[in-house]
Amino acid sequence: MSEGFSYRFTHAIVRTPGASAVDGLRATDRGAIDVPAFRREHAGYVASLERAGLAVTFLPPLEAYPDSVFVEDVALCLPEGAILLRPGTATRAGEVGEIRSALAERFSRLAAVDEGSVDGGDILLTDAGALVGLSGRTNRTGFDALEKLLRDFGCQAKAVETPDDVLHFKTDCALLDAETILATHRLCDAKCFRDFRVLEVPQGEDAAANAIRVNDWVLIADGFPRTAELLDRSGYTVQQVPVSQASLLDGGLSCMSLRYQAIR
Ligand code: CIR
Repeated sequence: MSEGFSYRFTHAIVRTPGASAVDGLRATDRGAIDVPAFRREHAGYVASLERAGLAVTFLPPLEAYPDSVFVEDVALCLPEGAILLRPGTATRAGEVGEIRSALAERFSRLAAVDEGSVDGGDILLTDAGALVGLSGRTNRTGFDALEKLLRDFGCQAKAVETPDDVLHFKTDCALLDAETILATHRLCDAKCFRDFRVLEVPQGEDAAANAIRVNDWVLIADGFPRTAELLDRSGYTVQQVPVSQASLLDGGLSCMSLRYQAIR
């Protein structure tokens, strides 16, 4: 894998939120989804990706799948190819077939996890390999299947633990560069980060951990001024992006796009 492949991208795929997003999964009901507001925020999110240099493809809304805006959970894109995943919740399983053709058009190698379950939200890609959080959505069988596929792509995978009450591993952490991870307090002592420098999200701003590094920018959810300041002080260029509606559905910045480097 080339240096920086885990945070240097040329393209992204997103899916516009459908009206059925009001029925999306959520651990706690913190209010109804406002679909027009979700679409506005989604457009703002795409503008931030474009500002970071990405060419963005929109897939149409899928009303049969209320959570399908969270495209990250159904596939993993690497420079050499893509891997279709197996979401760990029944209502999302059909989303995989809906993204297959978009990936087949863009990647000459397409593989698929065919056992167990793996959500993309549990996969933290770094230049040194993939850290895969075992969680309520990603199990050991799914990890083993993914690990074999990743090995064929020249990428090592390591299974790590996701804290019990956390949906996905990346709900609580993000890659900032080849050597640095942003993580919540509950995750920042995790042994899996031993080879990284870890920046801890300031107390009370845990939701800011679901950030994304995209080329020269770090995108974080808006409303987390101390995290923005920490990143700024640490030398990163920050864009703050409103994601109030996605967060009502336990989603954030990483989940709403598949980012990749096109090599053909
Ligand atoms: C779900 O529960 O699957 C969605 N409501 C949220 C998925 C968020 N995805 C992510 O963190 N990668």
